[in-house]
Amino acid sequence: MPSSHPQSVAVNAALEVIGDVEPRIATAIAAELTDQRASLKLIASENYASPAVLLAMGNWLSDKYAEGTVGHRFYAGCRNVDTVEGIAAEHARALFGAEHAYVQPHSGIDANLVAFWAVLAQRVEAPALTGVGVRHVDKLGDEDWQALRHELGNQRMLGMSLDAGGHLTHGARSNISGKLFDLYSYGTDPATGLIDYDALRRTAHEVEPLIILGGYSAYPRKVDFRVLREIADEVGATLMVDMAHFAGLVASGQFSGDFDPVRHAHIVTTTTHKSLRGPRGGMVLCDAELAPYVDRGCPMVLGGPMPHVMAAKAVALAEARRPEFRDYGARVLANAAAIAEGLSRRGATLVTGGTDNHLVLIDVGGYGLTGRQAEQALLDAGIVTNRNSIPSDPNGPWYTSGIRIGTPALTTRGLTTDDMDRIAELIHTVLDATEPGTADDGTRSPARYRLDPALAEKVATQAGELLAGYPLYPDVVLG
Ligand code: DSN
Repeated sequence: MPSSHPQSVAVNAALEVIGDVEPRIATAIAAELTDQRASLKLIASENYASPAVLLAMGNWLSDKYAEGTVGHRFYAGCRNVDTVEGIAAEHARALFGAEHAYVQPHSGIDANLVAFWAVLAQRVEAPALTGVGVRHVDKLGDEDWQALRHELGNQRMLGMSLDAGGHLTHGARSNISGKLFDLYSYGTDPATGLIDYDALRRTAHEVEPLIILGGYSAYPRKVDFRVLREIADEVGATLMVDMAHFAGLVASGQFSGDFDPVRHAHIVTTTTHKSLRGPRGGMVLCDAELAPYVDRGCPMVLGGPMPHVMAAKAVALAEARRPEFRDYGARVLANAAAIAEGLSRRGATLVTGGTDNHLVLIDVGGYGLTGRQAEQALLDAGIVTNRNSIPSDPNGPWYTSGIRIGTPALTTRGLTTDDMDRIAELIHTVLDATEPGTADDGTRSPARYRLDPALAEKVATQAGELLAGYPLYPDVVLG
């Protein structure tokens, strides 16, 4: 039925205009909304941006080149882009209490790259940083990377290890962070699963890193950034924090004091599309001394800024400054605590025993499964999660032994703590009923599994009934 709500009118008009040129794309866009409405989305890094955020991206701001910074562009005619970028940065500074905000990065990886380069440029004198002696990076072999690291003075970085919950960009060799720096990592206490701050301090004193990197993508607890800063000061390191996962919890005031990275770190990076609920993109916050280096992000390591996405970042940041967003952050945490409690009560093993942030990590070894088997079985039952390594994972980073779940998306949709208990029941039912499968040669397969299709269908129906009470984008009625 046609709706006269402005959101419906805008979306249907856009689909009609797009469909006149390439109907398959209009169909795919509409189908994505249908799919998202039907799925129980528990991926900890995903969310639902508001219609205002989404619509701010679809316009002619996209047509402008705008290398440089506000008022200092390499292209003429950037008056409106300056306005947009200035407003986004102003909201970011006010929201997070930061001295400086750089809103151009296109992603979290980009934001981290800007930060790495800024710290190197601020603190290290090396010809490589001026471009002299740098060969084409796509042709660099191991020896070349070693030479580049040597040219940079073999700078050391200390980040959280991938299996303890750190991110790929915190020093994995498959990312440039692992190529630019001599990498050292800190992990968690095997007994508690919590960050071992004493071990971290000892390693920092041994290694004397240029950068200590805080932040995670799969650690279900708060991090004490005051302690990290103390350690950084003791060893003369720059404290960098990647708050991509929990930026919305900082913005909403849920992570404050010792747990607020902006208050303690020299430089903070984030994505804008996870718990912060903005458009897909990145951002860097830093103190005044680092600002001139950060502002060289484009063209040093970034392609041209995307003014339409900066517009959407400004809208999302304005939304995050509203009182409703504080309430949203509190509900994200309450929902995560409720789902963790519901899973534990039913016998699931949780890494660290629970959560005090937006995510929960289930050790599915307790169900006799690999992460890969559990992820696929849950998907069969309409529950969207992702497999994830757990500390000292016996199944390696591909099959893994963990399932990571998060509450930012379902909380945006309006689900409550009672719903989380029902979801815990659905997850436990599926995992408990799933059995590992065998490979063709009769050995145990890390990927195959057996799950009664009737049970999967029953759970999917129950998940669908739960979601029906919380329509997604309720004011958008596709024509
Ligand atoms: N891909 C994101 C996540 O799922 O955590 C991190 O970049």
